[in-house]
Amino acid sequence: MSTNAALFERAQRSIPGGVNSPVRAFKAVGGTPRFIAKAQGAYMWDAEGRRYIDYIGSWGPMILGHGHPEVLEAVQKAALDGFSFGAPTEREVELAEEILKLVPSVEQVRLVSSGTEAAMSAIRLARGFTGRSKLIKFEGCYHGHADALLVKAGSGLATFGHPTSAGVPPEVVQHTLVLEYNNVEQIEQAFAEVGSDIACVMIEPIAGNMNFVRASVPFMKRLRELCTQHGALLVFDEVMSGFRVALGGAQSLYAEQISGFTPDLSVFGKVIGGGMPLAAFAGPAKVMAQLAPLGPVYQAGTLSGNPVATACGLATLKVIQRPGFFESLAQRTQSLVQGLVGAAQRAGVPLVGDSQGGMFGFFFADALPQHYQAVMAHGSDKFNRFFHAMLDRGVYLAPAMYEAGFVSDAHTEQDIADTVAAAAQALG
Ligand code: KE4
Repeated sequence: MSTNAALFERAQRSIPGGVNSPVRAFKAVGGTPRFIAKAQGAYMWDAEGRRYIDYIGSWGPMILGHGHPEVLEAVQKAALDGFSFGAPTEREVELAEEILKLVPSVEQVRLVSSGTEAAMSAIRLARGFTGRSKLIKFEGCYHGHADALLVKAGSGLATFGHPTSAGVPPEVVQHTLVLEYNNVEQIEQAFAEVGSDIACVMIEPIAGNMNFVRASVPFMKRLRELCTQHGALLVFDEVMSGFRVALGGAQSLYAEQISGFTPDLSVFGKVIGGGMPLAAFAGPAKVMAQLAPLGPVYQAGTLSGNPVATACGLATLKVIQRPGFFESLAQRTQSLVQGLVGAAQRAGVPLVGDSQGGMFGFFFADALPQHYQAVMAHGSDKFNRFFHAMLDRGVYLAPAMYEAGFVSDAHTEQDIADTVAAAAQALG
């Protein structure tokens, strides 16, 4: 039986860094990544046969837990009918109709294969629809790795961004403005200065890429007003929060608190594919009509709307609509966070946490951070030690302090209790 270390050593000989997505390499937390052999329900087993309670869930998709029987059956059945046709299928229409039903702001949906592809295409669509080039994003939010989004804040507020990755020419990010999350003054100033040139503002409404930070209601209300006033599209990146924090995504929560609130475009992924490659961007018909083959904004994909992936996503979306699904998931997620906070208090360690639906985060801090700089101010040493102490006790948290965590419907109260007990030992 190969050990994780042996597999990691071997993997690095044929795959850059031994992984197909950087965060999996454990660089942020140190140590040897676990090579997963199989997963079932709330658990994963690594190559050495060790079991972990899984709080990553493939970074969001596995809201039902691994290997849900109804999803598995739907995938097996679809596979027997064919993997991919490069032609339209009824199931893509069923999935699109399901998304329309669950998300009132959406009238048309385009399916793609990854969140990156969906976010990238949504930006091109917003630029095509408005005829403008500028884009605003927020520090700490991640929308996939399209060039225009690999950017950090410029020196001055209204100076446009600088690339955060090699291989991205400065001119590609010159139209991208990076502002501080939850900072009303900055969006006021940005719109005052370049409002008529802004095609869209892209935001994670509940940010899961700087652990777990909510956009405040006043901030979101003002952002919506400014976008409307200046004719910029408000794009909700709900790749992580969609169908995860609530059945209608984060936008349904803001609509409860801000009358008439709706984003202009939405980006989905993760849960809608149920663990298979599937994402989407969506919005009003008048905007989506700009897309090829109807309109001048080109976008395409060989595996878009893949018949096996849509079967997986559709089966997943059916189950999460069952009465009480989100109430029960939210309750278990809350009891996890409360358990961690309680264990930390008893150990005399400052720890705060928050959750919404099946998504959670926690910080070794005294107060919940409201933006990226505050999240990073506490350094990662405590988190990294906690991460390994929990991993050694069979609890698999996200291997980076800036990532959110996820509870699935398969996590039982006992799993939560076992996790809190492990945390009490680790924090002690
Ligand atoms: P993908 O291209 O990885 O499917 O989606 C990009 C993306 C877009 N928008 C949001 C809000 C996201 O969280 C993501 C991807 N999330 C990361 C986790 N932080 C995926 C994990 C990884 O990069 O391996």
